[in-house]
Amino acid sequence: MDWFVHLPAVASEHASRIDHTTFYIHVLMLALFVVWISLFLFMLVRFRAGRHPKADYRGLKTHLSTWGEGAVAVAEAILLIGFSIPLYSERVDDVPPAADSTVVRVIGEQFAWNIHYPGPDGVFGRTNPTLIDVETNPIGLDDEDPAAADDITTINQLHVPVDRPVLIELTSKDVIHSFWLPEMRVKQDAVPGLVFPVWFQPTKTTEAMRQETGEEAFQFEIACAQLCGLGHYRMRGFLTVDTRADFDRWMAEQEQLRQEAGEGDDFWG
Ligand SMILES: [Cu+2]
Repeated sequence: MDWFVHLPAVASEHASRIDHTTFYIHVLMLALFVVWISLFLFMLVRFRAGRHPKADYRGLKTHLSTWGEGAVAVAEAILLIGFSIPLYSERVDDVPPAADSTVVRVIGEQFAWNIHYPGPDGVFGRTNPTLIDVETNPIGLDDEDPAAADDITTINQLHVPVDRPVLIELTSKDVIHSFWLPEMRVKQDAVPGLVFPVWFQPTKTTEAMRQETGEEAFQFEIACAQLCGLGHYRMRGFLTVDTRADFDRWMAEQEQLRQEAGEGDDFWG
């Protein structure tokens, strides 16, 4: 299949199934293209005016075209019922339980991805749109809420551990964005006022991809796949898939940074 379709590397569990479906759809489209174009050219020659100066009012007698259309409908039904619907329903209905997943909130804004982790307590602190400050509090986290005390927020930096489901609660602050992780085969619109669950299970760490591709600076990218304004092009984030130990280390570092920043606030307060 690789000779036929050139897609980004595969780094999540369901990615190759999406690719297979894409491949079969293209095979069907290619077959339709070849058959219809051949038929069209055949008709042009076979029923040319030179040979048929008068129209034949009885028309075609065979049922070949009916059978042809039936075959196309059957092929499309197989693609839809056999591949697309099961795959889609798994993505939207079989969302893994939060207890077995890395749960992260992703909030799109013009023009960045805000990432929100619940911290060690596993509970997201309350957020309130009236507390939003573009510089210091882009998601409007309410510091009065005890659950918010250990929350981690980053901009354009999403870290997740490998081989465990990642459950993203996706939303937007302003306009419709689209959260796209090409190597994970994840693409979902982020709509203000609505929270969509998006999930995938990464199978390769960033480090493994670096070794595989030979690119030392390889990064999984987060792109915005919805033209969302003048700065759309710079809505570029990075997904780092770590081993469990590296992920925990990164989380502890973020916790440390947060505490230091908190102490700074006290000094001025
Ligand atoms: Cu966007």
